[in-house]
Amino acid sequence: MKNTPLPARLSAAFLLSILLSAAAVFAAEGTVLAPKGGAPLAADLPVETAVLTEAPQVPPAITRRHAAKVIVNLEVREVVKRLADGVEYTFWTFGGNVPGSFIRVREGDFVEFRLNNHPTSKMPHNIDLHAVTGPGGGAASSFTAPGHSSKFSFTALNAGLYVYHCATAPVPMHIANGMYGLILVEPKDGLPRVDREYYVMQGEIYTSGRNGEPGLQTFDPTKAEDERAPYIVFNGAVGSLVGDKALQAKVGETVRIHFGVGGPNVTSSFHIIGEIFDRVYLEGGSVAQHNVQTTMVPSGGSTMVEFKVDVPGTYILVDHSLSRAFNKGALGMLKVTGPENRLIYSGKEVDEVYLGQASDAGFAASKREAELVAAKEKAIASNPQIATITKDIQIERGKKVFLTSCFACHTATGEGLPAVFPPLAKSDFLKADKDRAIKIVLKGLSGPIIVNGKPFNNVMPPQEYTDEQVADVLTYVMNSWGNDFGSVSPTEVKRVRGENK
Ligand code: HEC
Ligand SMILES: [Cu+2]
Repeated sequence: MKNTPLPARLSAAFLLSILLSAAAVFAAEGTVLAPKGGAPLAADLPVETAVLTEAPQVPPAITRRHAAKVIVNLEVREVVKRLADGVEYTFWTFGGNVPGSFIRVREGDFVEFRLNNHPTSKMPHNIDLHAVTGPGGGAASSFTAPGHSSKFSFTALNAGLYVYHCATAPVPMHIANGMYGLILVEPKDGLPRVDREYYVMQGEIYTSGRNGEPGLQTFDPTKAEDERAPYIVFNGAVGSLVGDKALQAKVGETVRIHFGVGGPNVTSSFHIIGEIFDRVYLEGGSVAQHNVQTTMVPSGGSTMVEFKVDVPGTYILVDHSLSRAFNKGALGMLKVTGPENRLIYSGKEVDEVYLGQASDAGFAASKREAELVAAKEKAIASNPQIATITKDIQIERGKKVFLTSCFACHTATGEGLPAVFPPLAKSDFLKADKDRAIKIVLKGLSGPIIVNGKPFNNVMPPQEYTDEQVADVLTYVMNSWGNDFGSVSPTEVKRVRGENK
């Protein structure tokens, strides 16, 4: 307030005093902390430690019908985990997984929250729980450096299903890296009884590579700003809820799914293919809407859906913005076992074809495909005819690369320019050393050289191409204008690139 003029400061103080007296009235009317006439003091409450669960599991329903002091111990860890087959990502987590551990308390509980940031973390983190009434939802009070632990407390005043997330700058990055989860504040009288409860959260991941690009991916801030996520997934990874990791239920049971969207940016049109939600607690609040097909869940929002499963089969959880489900990963499964009921459903299932890649059949197919590709590669290696075709393809691709840069100096006919740009056509220098040629394209070349008996002393800048493109362009050059110098494979380029790091 240093630079605020005096009248403004006075009025701010005045406002504050009104707020304080309002709080005093509120307290006098009997909040959990009011000493007399209301609920007991926090110090008098029975103490328990919250059971935290990893998605898709949910802690057991709360059976007590009185307030308690609940201790929550949440650990932040930065961990490398699978994002998709062959793709890894450094996730920042609340509890070691994405989404963060599920927290369950009861309306009126006094929650003592401890945030522990593991010593191996590289970043400070904090937590903003939407269930908290108070500035930042706990963010400022919970800012924690690596190897430190913070404590703050709050009373869970409102029942509902709430998102929590990290609120450390840059916030979208912390969330996109996996820092979100759900806290359920059960109403005083509890939620209706169900047979099974599950925990599912949707979030986007902005990888530097395209969807499916293998290896350890890094966060791409530009894609995040533009909201162009290569991955939109349930529970932190493609396929986290399919195959033997699918949710389970038996015919006749009632299922409740606690569904949230961590975002940071993309909302969800949550739908289960083949089911109708009997009840939807819109936006995670206390009013249930009935008979819903698809429910909108905002970023940083939630919903509770309940439904009875009547017939066996595989039900598919999706974001009904379907490219996200079928191309980016927002797809899960609920497998229901039990007797058929032909009256409700005739029983002819077409799931497997409809679901393509992500269904069980699709998974089996991907595996088989990988085997066949490997077998094909082996066959190619030992079949000269196919090897020739492969080389011809490389030459055509390489020509396109050549015409984007090399030709500007070495000319389209490969003759170059006397005393300035050396020839590639019939170049004895090129023919003599394949690894050197690869290195020249990757790293550039300068200083005096002799090509076909003529001296050159100029500079060639490094050429920014992938291993494949370098292999293709050199194969083109080595097989054009009368050259017959063999070919270059991406593996060779990769090796030379590694040797010249
Ligand atoms: C900006 C001009 C320029 C571009 C573009 C360029 N080069 Fe060069 N290149 C040169 C120069 C100049 C030299 C000789 C450098 C020296 O004198 O040390 C050279 C040398 C070479 C050599 C070794 C000498 C020889 O004639 O055998 C090869 C091979 C070669 N370049 C291939 C390529 C390929 C392939 C590309 C495209 C991917 C490419 N260059 C793009 C200018 C260029
Ligand atoms: Cu964080």
